[in-house]
Amino acid sequence: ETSGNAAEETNDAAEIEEIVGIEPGSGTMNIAEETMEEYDLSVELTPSSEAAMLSELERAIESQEPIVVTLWQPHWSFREHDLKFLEDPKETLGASENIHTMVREGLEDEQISAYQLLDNFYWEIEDMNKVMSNFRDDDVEPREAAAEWIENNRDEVDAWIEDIEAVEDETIELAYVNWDTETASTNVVALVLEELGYDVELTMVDMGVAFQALSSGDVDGMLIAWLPVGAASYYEEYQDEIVDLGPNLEGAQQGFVVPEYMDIDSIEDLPT
Ligand code: PBE
Repeated sequence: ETSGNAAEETNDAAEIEEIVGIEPGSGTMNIAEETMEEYDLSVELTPSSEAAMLSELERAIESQEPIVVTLWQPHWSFREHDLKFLEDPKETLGASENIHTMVREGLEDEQISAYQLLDNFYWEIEDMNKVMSNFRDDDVEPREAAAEWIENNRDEVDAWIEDIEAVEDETIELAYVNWDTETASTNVVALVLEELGYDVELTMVDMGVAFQALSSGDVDGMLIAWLPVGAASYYEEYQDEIVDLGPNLEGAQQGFVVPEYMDIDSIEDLPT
């Protein structure tokens, strides 16, 4: 399409019938549902997956069609496409989010070295982006991308494991969800736990299952909870049965995201 034609002067919001979401039961979908209610939106919230949502986004961008997706930062798609967060004056999707590390009760007493590493693990958005873009752009396995980041950030990793005692014949199980952000952090921590001598099992589950498994002690730790808003419903339900070690990354963000070419700027512009 050439610029300035009639099609571009139409109201994109009127054409929006759905918000393309991700996995049901994710923190993202929970807060998206609350947002639909709070803003009284009359569109559908369509469950999907991170990968399927992103292909719909790409398809819409190719044909310059209106689309609204649930998306978050850090995410490589902001590098590949011109996207904008819709303003969220009610902040139902959260303002600034931190990703918390959580462990099972008893881990500190029973497996102190793993506990200490999980407690020490902290990195920046830039670091997570490096691991994610490595497995996204260069098509390397997440584990390999994590190993490369560790190699390039040896001093930082050494600071996490300084004074932690190595172990033998011990197993640690981490739960994670199949999202690039969590795949990146979980693979980095898994490799460092292996350096400490652990056999590490990574278990990919839905977010609700991860909280449940951690609260019952079936898994030892997880690095997936976005707070204060994203995972709040699960956190409120399970907080008395799990140990929150605080943020491993700060300054993340969730929202309803649209391509820059769309003529809306706020969730309040969506059909009600
Ligand atoms: N996410 C990606 C997850 C965490 C990371 C924002 C989709 C969620 O909280 O649902």
